[in-house]
Amino acid sequence: MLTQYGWNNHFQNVYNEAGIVLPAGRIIAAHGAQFRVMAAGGPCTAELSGRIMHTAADAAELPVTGDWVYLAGGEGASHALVYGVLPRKTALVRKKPGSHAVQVLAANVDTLVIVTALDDTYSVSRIERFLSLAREGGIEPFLVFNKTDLAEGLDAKKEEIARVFPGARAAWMSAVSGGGMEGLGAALVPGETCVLAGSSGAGKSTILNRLLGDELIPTAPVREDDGKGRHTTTARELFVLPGGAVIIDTPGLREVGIWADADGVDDVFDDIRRLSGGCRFGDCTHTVEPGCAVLDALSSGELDGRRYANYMKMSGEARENQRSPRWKSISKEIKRFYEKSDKYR
Ligand SMILES: Nc1nc2c(ncn2[C@@H]2O[C@H](COP(=O)(O)OP(=O)(O)OP(=O)(O)O)[C@@H](O)[C@H]2O)c(=O)[nH]1
Ligand SMILES: [Mg+2]
Repeated sequence: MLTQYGWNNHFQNVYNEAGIVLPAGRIIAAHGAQFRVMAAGGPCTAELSGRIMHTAADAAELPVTGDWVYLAGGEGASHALVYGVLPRKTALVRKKPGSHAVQVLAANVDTLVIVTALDDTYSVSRIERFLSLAREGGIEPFLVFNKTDLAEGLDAKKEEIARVFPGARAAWMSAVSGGGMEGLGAALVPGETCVLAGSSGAGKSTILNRLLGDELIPTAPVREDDGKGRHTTTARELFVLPGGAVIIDTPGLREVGIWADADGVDDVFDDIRRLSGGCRFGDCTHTVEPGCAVLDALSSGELDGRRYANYMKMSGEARENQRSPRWKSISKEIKRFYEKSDKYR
């Protein structure tokens, strides 16, 4: 049962080494402080134990969808208490809008499926933001371009994506007609977990319904004037697909706050990092300096103005993060999670 939900040798080792005796389960849905957990004996509801509330150093340590937890009263009982969270293998984390707090969106995810609609909401800059979250969380990205049936200038967009993200895994599809859905197959590995993320209205739940072969999840039309969604999905929920892959649907994000330091952002902008090697000054800010290879590439047209602007914006946010003492402590806490699990990788 748990194997179906993604339990494997990695988590078994983590569990054994931590000397846990309570039964394990996976959070399959989180509604505030109420959780739905898949335990060996089947699904149950659960709440947080007093112990976990008191020992968690930060909200980022509390369980989220995808976490493996250990439970009291889980076996056979309909209601259980979550006693602790197993160290996370990976985590999808963003900075909460308007604060220095971070929010763990999903845990133990192998693939981040970044869903972009090919309508007025299409944004390459948003994809770059999601890529930085994937990179920071140790998750492999996969790009989905949905609503090919509505796309204008499809070939130009395909060229743009191939140019900006060379070598990226991508699928182009229409979830309403089903055309191109097979392209997503590479992201759906039995026993592995992927998460659907993107703006509201991009078609995440429609894609999932197709994969499930059933209309299990509510969807709703986007606004006619600007194509924006109505925030139909409100909880992060985990499903097992007929083919054996585990998948998490998430509510559309209004803002993809960067949870990364400047180095993490540079990882997503490899071209700019390479260019900056040719700058005259080692600490070039790529804004006003003479001999700046990045500005040269910008004026020659080799570097796209949009990409440069988004790089500057994201790097600025990353530096802002690093300046906050609160950020440092949270970042340390979350990194501790990874370190704990590193030895099992
Ligand atoms: N034309 C077209 N419409 C689509 C396609 N995929 C989804 N839609 C429609 O887009 C609307 C939004 O789809 P949802 O699946 O609810 O979007 P979502 O990403 O889950 O949105 P939230 O749950 O709000 O984050 C629905 O009316 C879908 O029928 C597509 O490939 N083509
Ligand atoms: Mg949805």
